[in-house]
Amino acid sequence: SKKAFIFDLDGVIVDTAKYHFLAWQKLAQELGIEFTPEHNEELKGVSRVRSLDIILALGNVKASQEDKNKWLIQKNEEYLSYLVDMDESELLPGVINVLQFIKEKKQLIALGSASKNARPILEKTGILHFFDAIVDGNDVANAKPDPEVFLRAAKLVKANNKNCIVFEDSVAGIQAANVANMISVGIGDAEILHEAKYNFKDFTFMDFSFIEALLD
Ligand code: G16
Ligand code: MG
Repeated sequence: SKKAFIFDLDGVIVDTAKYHFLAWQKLAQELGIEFTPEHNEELKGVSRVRSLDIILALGNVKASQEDKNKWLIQKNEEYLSYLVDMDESELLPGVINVLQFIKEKKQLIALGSASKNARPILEKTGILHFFDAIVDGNDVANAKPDPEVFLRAAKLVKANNKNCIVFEDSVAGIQAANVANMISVGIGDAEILHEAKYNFKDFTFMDFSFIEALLD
């Protein structure tokens, strides 16, 4: 039977983490909260709402729901301003080759992202056509490490969980894949992502024989 390859978006397909950081930092600055690149690591794979809570906690800031909603919109508008000029040059190394190889092998490709901005990013980078299913932050109630996002993706492409391979750059995402009984593949630092079944620094380190070996 076919395998389903489920890709996380930010940090796996495209390096939008730097734009999330800049947008959060701008807001943090306005609120008088110190927010460093190290703090930003905690926001990887985490929803927008939860990210704001983490930042407010850093500065011991208590806020009304009204203020929080205003800041969430402000952050997203700032983030979107970085995406205006986005094109295929922002794809991470090796991504296109992997997507093409999986397609040639007639296997399934899905997106499993926490982001509510996933679709326009796939469009702007010219890779939307590769995806048989897209599940993003607009579709799920429970954020990673809850497996909901990956379970939905598997369901949409009609694949058994054990036939799914998840590419993830966040600890929460690897945990979500493992809970779902899927094959977890860390993309990034092997020490940070030590719970992953396999790990590659980036896709250029992943030989196609690795994918071939997963097929039957
Ligand atoms: C991405 C990022 C997170 C971001 C989240 C929500 O998740 O890793 O830092 O907070 O999406 O993004 P948005 O504000 O665009 O809805 P993923 O799962 O693609 O890595
Ligand atoms: Mg990610």
